[in-house]
Formats: sequence, C-alpha cells, structure tokens
Amino acid sequence: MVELTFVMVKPEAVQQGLVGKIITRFEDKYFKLLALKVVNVSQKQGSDLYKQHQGKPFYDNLVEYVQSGPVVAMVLERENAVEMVRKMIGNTDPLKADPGTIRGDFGHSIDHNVIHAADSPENADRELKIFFMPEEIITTTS
Ligand code: 3AN
Repeated sequence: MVELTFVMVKPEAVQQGLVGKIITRFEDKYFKLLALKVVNVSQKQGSDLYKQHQGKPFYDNLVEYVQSGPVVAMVLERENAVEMVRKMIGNTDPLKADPGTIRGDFGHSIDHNVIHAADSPENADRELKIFFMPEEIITTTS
C-alpha cells in the first residue's frame, strides 16, 4: 500500500554535511519527496516527537540534543514506506546496525545515530504534523 512516512536528519548529520547523501539513498529507492524543511526544533516539537520516551533515562538528553542545531525534516511516500525506511536506517545503535544501512554507515553512537524515522504509519501521521502544515505537503506528484 502506498503510504507516507516521516524522516528527520539529526543535528550532527546536518552539521557533517550528510543531508544530500541521505536524501540520495531515498531517491535511489524510488521514494517521492512530498515535503522538506530545515528546522530549528522547539522544545514543544522535541518533546512531542519523543513523547513515547518520556520517563526514560535518556529522554531529557534526547529532547535537548534534537534542539542543539538545525535538523532536516521530510515526508516521503512510496509503497510500504514506513517499513522500507526502517530497514534502510538500520538498528537504533550504530554499533549494531548493518553496513549498508544509514546508521551502520554514518552513525557514531546510540544517542548520535544520524536519523529519526517513524516506526508505524500512525506515528508517521502524528510526527509529520509536528513539523508540517497540511498545505506544505505535496499531494500531486505526477
Ligand atoms: P529508533 O530511533 O530506532 O526508533 P527509539 O525510538 O527506541 O529508536 O529511540 C529514539 C531515540 O532515542 C533514538 N534514535 C536514540 O537517539 C535515542 N535512544 C534510544 N535508546 C537510547 C539509549 N539507550 N541511550 C541513549 N539514547 C537512546
């Protein structure tokens, strides 16, 4: 089924100039780019994005970290988009992520792992609304 997913290139990867390489991987896999934005994440956006981790020991650092520099947020579309992106980004811990995955190739550590991607269609819908207004998402791509 054709679906949308939400992806965010994290601050350290933007700083390292990895945005182009990461977007190329998705374009090469026939994802359609429906929205793209450079964002200075607010406290509210950060805590909304990671709200399912509230109460975990790494939560405060995570929300602080995502505000530490610009991120690149995007909405991608293709068949089976959520699962396909999760496969392409690899394990949460770059030390465990397979070579060839984005985290396996570019990630440093579990708290600096290059990229965020929604883990379900429901979360994709919730997360993309934190960053984009409906009119900012392209609906006709042909
Ligand atoms: P994923 O990003 O693969 O969906 P989640 O949802 O378990 O992984 O975690 C969200 C983010 O929280 C991760 N991208 C990572 O930056 C951070 N994180 C997860 N587990 C840890 C941990 N044990 N220590 C520090 N940061 C963590």
